[in-house]
Amino acid sequence: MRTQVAIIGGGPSGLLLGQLLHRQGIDTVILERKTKAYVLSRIRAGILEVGMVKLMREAGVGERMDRECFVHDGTLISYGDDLFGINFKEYTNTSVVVYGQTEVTRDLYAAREAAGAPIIYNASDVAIHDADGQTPHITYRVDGMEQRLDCDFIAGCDGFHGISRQTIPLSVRREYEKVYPFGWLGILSQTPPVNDELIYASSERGFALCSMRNANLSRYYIQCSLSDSPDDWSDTAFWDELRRRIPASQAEALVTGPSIEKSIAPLRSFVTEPMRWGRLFLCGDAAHIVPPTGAKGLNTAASDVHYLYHGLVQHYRDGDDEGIERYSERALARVWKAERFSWWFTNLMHRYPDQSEFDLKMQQAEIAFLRDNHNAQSVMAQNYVGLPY
Ligand code: RFL
Ligand code: PHB
Repeated sequence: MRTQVAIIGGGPSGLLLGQLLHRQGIDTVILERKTKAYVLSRIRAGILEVGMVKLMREAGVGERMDRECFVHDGTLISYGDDLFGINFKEYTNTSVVVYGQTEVTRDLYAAREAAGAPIIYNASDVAIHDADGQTPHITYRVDGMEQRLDCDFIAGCDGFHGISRQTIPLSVRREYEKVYPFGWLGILSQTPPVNDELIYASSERGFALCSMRNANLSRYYIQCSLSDSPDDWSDTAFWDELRRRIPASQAEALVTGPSIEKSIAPLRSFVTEPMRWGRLFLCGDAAHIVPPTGAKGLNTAASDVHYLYHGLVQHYRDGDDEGIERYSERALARVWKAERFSWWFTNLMHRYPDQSEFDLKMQQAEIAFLRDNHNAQSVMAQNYVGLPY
């Protein structure tokens, strides 16, 4: 089999890139290790920046999102019982939207299927060959049979645990990493959200986040120990702990119910450089990870897709390689800023096991500064809604 752009990974990065290229008449084949049902069962991102929203529309998959999403003009932040808002609209004249990654992925699968563009599920042993030469190809297995896919370019959209990044030789690849000493325990419940806006809550007992998917579907997280397992946390224990970490006014309003999903995510900051090796381009979580505080993961994947999409269109339409030559440099410039924001917001809001009294005072002073200072709020708002690309 032959295609123009082989895409490894059928998560949001791979699907979005595939759909954008398809609309420009560029052929793609997506190789996905799992099944569609598996990919759709992962509960992940909830907040989309305006750049991602625009890309969804450009990919022709914005209709349901525009109809069903919830526009958020700001967010709430709390420290103990002290609750204050940051108004994105006031500082940036723009907003973010609540529309779950599951829905994004569902819409992208539907569009790909409607277009009849190929996606190969259960592709195992995917291996990249000759990415640094003129004629790259990929080998993989389906139902035990080895297959070969020849292509012009390879987009490595296979997430943090994929093989694309590992294909870049260690002599070329440099990785930067910070692992945080805690995780997030998240639950999904069919209950109305405690507040119309998200609440990022810092407290003596650790961080908590009140988020949502729709008017009757809430997503809550609490900072937990890395040694915890979801089974250690009954629903009652989770709700009790959440109530203790959010302002009393919110705890009183909290509606609880049975969890329909419960999982723990470790927190990590990670960047690999460069994001291009010959004809292989890394996109999204394959190249970088952020801690979820600030909702930058999927949104940073989207800016990579934007740069790669434009680079590939420039190549095929204009015969100009400037966009693909500069892909890594352009993508990384924005990636590092998203990394900085996520790292800053994580440090500001969480309790660290080895935190001194002094460190705690610094956090308190910085949260108070954010509460009281318009310039600090403006900086936060600009980063939260997403830096331009
Ligand atoms: P994905 O979603 O991991 O998809 C990669 C796909 O590649 C497949 N794959 C392979 N396929 C073929 N061969 C191989 N060898 C393969 N290895 C892997 C996998 O099966 C998978 O289908 O990466 P992608 O597409 O780059 O998308 C990235 C996002 O999923 C991620 O950044 C976000 O979910 C992060 N994130 C959030 N991002 C936001 O922008 N806003 C949020 O509100 C937000 N909340 C979150 C999050 C991530 C979380 N967790 C669990 C890490 C909340 C949480 C709790
Ligand atoms: C979510 O709704 O899953 C979510 C929202 C905001 C974040 C992280 C996760 O910062």
